[in-house]
Amino acid sequence: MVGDAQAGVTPLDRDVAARLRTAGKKVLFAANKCDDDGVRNDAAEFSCLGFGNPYPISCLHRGGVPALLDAAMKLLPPPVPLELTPPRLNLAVIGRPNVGKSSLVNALTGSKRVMTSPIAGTTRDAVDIEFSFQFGEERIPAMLVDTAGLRKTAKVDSVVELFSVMRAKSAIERADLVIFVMEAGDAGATAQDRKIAGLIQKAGKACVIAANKVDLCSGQETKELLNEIRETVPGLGFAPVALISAQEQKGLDRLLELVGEVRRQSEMEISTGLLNRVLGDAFTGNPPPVNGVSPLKLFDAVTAGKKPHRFKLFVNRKDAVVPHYVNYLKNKLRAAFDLTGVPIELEFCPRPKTVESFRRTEPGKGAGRGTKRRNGTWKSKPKSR
Ligand SMILES: Nc1nc2c(ncn2[C@@H]2O[C@H](COP(=O)(O)OP(=O)(O)OP(=O)(O)O)[C@@H](O)[C@H]2O)c(=O)[nH]1
Ligand SMILES: [Mg+2]
Repeated sequence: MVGDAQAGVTPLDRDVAARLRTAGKKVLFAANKCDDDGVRNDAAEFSCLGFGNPYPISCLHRGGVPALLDAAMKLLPPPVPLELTPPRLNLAVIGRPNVGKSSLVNALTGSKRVMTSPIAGTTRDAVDIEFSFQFGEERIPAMLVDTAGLRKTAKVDSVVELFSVMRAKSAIERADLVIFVMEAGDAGATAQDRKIAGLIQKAGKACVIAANKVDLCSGQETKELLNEIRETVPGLGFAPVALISAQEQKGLDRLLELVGEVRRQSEMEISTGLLNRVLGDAFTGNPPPVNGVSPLKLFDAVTAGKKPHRFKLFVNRKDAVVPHYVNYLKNKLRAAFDLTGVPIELEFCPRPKTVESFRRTEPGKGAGRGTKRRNGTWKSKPKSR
């Protein structure tokens, strides 16, 4: 609990203290604004609140904070060894106001942890809620982050809302996977939905779309609804869609199944050998368009990171790469490695000049494969007798 040492004990301090005393928590009292010795001595009067001697601090001058932190650390339970803590899946629930994000969080956690209402703008801050779900044999620990609805920036009319928007955007950045909540309906995505989809895509996040309120779409074919969403959300064509009703608790198992599946895909290891085979087949099956004097040639490809999956392609001419061919390659990789729900990034690099420089670029990759010929193909090592 923090008090103002310059103001002394106020009736409101006594109210707060009374609540804390019945909360069953350990409490330390920090008397702030102890900028000089005089105030520091007066701070002792806060001991009447029942939390022992107050810790005099001055946030302005950064005084007394280490002693307060030391005392707080002593009250904390011993840290759990890191290896025993399974990595938690960070799930951000994002969408425009009133689509049912908080209702979904409550439905998934089986609680009424967050407030829901028909009034748009009910959630004002990002709220983290721990939960876990079953995926096959595995129990996946996760953190659900309910966020404030994202309105058009032009309509953001208060500092509080501006802050909410910033917190929701940072929730996307921190997320391992975004659950993008939309309203299912024959209108498909709204302009604001498309904007939010753009944010998720730009952040390079894995995504599952939850099309909520299907209970209101009576009589409409599931297939039609799915198509409507598919066609009206650009850039997230890779994200699987679950039709749900948070209110009636429908489709939630399917949603979690998709989340588990996309998580598996985003953590999948892709072997360099297989990657080169798939890309090689893609180049042979549909040669790149000739853009300029010579066609695009692929010499080698390596994996360059996960979340999102990034691949480095060594080519003869970066300027010969055209967007529709990049999309074609992405689709081939997506199909070959079953990568739905996760974004893919391709980086085209000029071919390293020598085998040594290639090895320097990707330590451990390419070694032991023999010598690279001038045309970029590999000459295998002579077999030892
Ligand atoms: N019919 C129907 N209504 C729903 C469903 N899910 C949520 N709602 C209603 O939609 C309204 C908004 O729900 P919230 O969960 O507060 O929506 P939100 O996206 O968190 O809204 P903000 O926090 O304001 O951004 C409430 O009146 C809910 O009862 C659903 O599956 N079907
Ligand atoms: Mg909400």
